Amino acid sequence: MRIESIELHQIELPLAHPFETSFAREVSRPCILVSIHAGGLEGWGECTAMEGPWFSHETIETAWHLLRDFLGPMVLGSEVTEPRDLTRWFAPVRGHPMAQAALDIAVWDLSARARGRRLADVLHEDARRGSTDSGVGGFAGHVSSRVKVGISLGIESSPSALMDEVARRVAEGYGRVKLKIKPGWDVDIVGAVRERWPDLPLQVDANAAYAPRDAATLRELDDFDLLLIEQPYHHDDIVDHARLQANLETPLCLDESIKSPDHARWALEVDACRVVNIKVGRVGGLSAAVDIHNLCQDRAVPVWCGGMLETNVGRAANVALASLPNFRLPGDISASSRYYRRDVAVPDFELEEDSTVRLPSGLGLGVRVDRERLAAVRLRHLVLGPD
Ligand code: OSB
Ligand code: MG
Repeated sequence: MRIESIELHQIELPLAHPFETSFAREVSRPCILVSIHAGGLEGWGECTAMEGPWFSHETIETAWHLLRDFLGPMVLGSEVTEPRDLTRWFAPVRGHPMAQAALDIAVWDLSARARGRRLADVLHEDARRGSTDSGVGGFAGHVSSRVKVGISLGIESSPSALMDEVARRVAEGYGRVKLKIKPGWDVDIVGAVRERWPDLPLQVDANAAYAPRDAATLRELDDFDLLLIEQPYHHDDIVDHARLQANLETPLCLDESIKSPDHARWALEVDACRVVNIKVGRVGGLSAAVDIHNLCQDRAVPVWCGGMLETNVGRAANVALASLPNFRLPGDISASSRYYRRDVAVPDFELEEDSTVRLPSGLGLGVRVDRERLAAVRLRHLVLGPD
């Protein structure tokens, strides 16, 4: 497949419900979508960089710059044999994983479509090829048609507003809830939620809002039977997390700190976490995400799929990835309507009764960008083509 042209689309969608973390409050989601064209086929990818450098160093503007001036030109006009070619071409690029991931996802989508396959099926094939586990560990069977999901709930204006939000989402059918925490919004609210929902699978995410001096507070969370505590310390740290894990019963899970398959290996080697959150954007694409999945599977460490308030394009990539066998905990992959009243791609993902979402049946990502909707929400558009 020779990549004949690449389009960058910057869009902005209003969020159905404001989302507040320890680092920012979002009321709308600006995002970059990428489409690539080859032989009459189209592939789509999503860049999860946010407006400001609060989750990671990347921003919409840095990602646009990388895509336009470096990554796009490396792919444009090139012959792609398989999606992993991009990993080799991008190897000299230091950082900017979310910009890289947008093109990586688009190439995976395009190559699955060209082969008449669903993305989930080609990811399984790729994962099985890279795995040392030849059977019983999970690759023996067929690709399951649903993935387990939960919901990530932001910080609210008051504890009672949060309790109402948990009640509403549990009633909608979410079987696992993640609460965002920060100093001052932690032990009391987690305790209150646990008291009212004694059996609810519950986990928390600090987005790096704590430091080792707060270890005693974090240890208090051991009382609430949490599935995991996500990224309490510094966004680049592994060592302090390892020290904390040694004195904590609840499994730690790293998000921000795991920037590549090497970071996952480093973290596991020192027992800095016992669960890994895999985000396609944060690790630079689906190829790296599959590699982390396999590394963790080989070491019997469960993984789950994180989210970044994606549109249906990024959500479709997450759903396909989360169908791999070592995604043993529910993902932050809620129904489309939880994020946006009207997405740019169809069909929407719906929550099923058993707190799952279905893998779409269409080829590639299995979603189609609605060109009319895209034009209506697009703020910037650039075509990289043959000069
Ligand atoms: O840390 O998991 C996170 C959203 C934006 C940035 C970081 C995070 C999140 C979420 C939302 O928790 C997950 C979702 O997309 O539902
Ligand atoms: Mg997180």
